[in-house]
Amino acid sequence: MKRVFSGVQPTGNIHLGNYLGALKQFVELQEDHECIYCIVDEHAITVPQDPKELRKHILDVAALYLSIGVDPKKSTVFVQSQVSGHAELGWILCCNSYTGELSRMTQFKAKSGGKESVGTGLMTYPVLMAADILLYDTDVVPVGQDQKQHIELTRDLAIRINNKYGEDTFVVPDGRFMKSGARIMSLDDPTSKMSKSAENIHSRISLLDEDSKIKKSIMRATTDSDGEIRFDIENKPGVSNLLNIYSALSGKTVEEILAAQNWRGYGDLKKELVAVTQEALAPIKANYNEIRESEELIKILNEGAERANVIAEKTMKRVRDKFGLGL
Ligand code: ATP
Ligand code: LTN
Repeated sequence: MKRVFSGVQPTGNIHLGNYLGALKQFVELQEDHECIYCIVDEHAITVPQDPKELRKHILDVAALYLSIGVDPKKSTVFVQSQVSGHAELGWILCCNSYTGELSRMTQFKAKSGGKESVGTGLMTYPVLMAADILLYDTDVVPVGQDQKQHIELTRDLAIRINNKYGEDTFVVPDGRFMKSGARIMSLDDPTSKMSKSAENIHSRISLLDEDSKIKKSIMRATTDSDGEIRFDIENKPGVSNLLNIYSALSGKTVEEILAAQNWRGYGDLKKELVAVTQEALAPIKANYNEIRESEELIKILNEGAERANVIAEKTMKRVRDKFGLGL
């Protein structure tokens, strides 16, 4: 069975973009893959975090994983910092990466641009992500489009090290991207991606948003002034984003949606999308509180970490041997 690994940062506000780009795949894949899903808390500290909030957000994301349908009986769910191999392999990979390739990463440039001092972790973060993936001999990595470059780096590092230390050092993984959910854009600015950190709360729909907030955010989403409903990302990014979200949530293609509609304007499209979104998020919200408050949650994470650690240690032993580390 092929092995799957992915992670989400515990930084709050898990939104429709995270869900449609990555999390939805987590549930699909667990039926016929060996899946390992991580809450990547060591990634979160690349920018300052309040320790109390971080702990809370770790459990929030874990509860969300389970609420959307990740089944701990089928998949391993755990917290990154509970398996020390991530940091250890991260260091080994750092020593095999170049500052040039890391400083060219789009996300690094976006997050560091215009700043006087930039944390080193922000630059080395894709290497830690590569370590997360390679530590588990991963075949498939379900992620959103924004992570494509980081997957490429992971492959480059694996191939580079395999060439030097032997083909059996690392498994070279592939990214997996959704057709319609891989890049969900902000509702208020459809030229930038929906993001956790944007100031305007109406730029995103968080998975636990109330129905009234869902309605407000969608109804005020930026469109355009020509009034024509068609899919054209270049010229009509706002309307295309709404159609894309509709498609990803309903499982219908944009063509099917457009063929079946009798909307008189953007207002009708938005109203229908409000209903589709509310319906899709209702079961997630219904499960969430009970899971978040249950004692079972910590138990699941501890057991997950134990299972993950067995795989990680096996890889680390092999890698230490290849590099001549230790005795
Ligand atoms: P932010 O939304 O602040 O940019 P992030 O992408 O840095 O968050 P994560 O929450 O760890 O951090 O991302 C989890 C997953 O969600 C990743 O696979 C990422 O590619 C995906 N993702 C994030 N934003 C979007 C989006 N707008 N559309 C599709 N997928 C997304
Ligand atoms: N870098 C990703 C989160 C992440 C990840 C991973 C995803 C960290 N490690 C390993 C897949 C596999 C992000 O910020 N979205």
